[in-house]
Amino acid sequence: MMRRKHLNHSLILGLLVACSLGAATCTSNRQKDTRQIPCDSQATNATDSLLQVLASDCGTKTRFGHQDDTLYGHQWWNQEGRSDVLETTGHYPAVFGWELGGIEHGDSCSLDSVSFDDIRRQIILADLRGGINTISWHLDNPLNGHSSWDKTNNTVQAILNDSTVQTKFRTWLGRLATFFTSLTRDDGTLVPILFRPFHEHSGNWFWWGSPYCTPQEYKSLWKLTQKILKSAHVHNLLYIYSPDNVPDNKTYFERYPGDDLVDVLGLDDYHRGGADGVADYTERTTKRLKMMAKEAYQRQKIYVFSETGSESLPMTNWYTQVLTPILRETYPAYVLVWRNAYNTPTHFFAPYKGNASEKDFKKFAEQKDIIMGK
Ligand code: BMA
Repeated sequence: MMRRKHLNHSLILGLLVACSLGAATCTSNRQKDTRQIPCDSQATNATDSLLQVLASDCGTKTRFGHQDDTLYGHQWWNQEGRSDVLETTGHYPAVFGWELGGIEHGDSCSLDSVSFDDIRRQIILADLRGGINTISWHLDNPLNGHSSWDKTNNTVQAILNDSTVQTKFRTWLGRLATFFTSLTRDDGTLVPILFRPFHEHSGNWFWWGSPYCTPQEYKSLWKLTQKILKSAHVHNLLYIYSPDNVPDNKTYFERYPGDDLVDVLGLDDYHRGGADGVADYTERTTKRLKMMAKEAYQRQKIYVFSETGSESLPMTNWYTQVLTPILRETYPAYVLVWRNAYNTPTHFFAPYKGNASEKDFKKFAEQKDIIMGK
């Protein structure tokens, strides 16, 4: 059941206005106070349970997540049990993000040089500890084999209409499906995954970005992807729709594939510009998250802050003074900050042992409304 003890004033006002429009609206709002239903009607029990767990805290508390947390960190690589978040707060994150770019080729290592066997092992370990796993996929451009960041026009159209390109895309999805169905728990069931395909599509940096395909093509790509994964017996996924920063709510939903194809409303949006950028970042993310909270409630979905952070943390109190107030306005089910690269000292988003933000981060993690892992 989705509880919302901390609904902010404008949200409450919005709901009151909606109710005052007629009894039917109120009735349907009451009916929404029930179980969340995964968009995959064959979703496994564990996948369904994960959705209920997230829904139970969405709106009242936020889980903290970190990308690639146990695989490597700031100036370390592949050391069993290590985690920059654990070493600074005493807790693992509650949510673990992983990246599968490269799996489409049957490669043994990802685009970030991490072995897929290690990623699988860390996903299963995180799950065993009670953690939640989410996956992004910076897949290459199937039209020409270049990277995700290749902006060749019409790749999406080619996937949809050119049989050679579609065949290749299907083969790539087959490899992705094999990975998803290899995430086995000791009892033989599969680890549930929050999958975030074709993310940040409102931007112009990936081949699936908004300048390179029409809204209809993007929706068809999403639909085709889900159909292929389902026909490959992948039923351990919750699907996250995650645009980047958008100017308005209409643009947020411009490429939304539909309530029957999405489980979670997401938002990717980073803080840039240090102290000078705080007002802008706070204003736009708060506004968007409030809209997502309202829409999620009406659509019986949940919402998350799927990617954010302030690279290199130029403000040493960023976690308690910038991120916390934003989260407290809406309490997305989780917030995920991006990776601490092992080989690029400035590419980090969570503090590490000895970093100037360490103390502030520990304080952040001790707050009662922030859920950390074990
Ligand atoms: C980006 C950067 C890249 C990385 C990619 C996929 O945001 O962190 O260095 O390769 O994500 O993880």
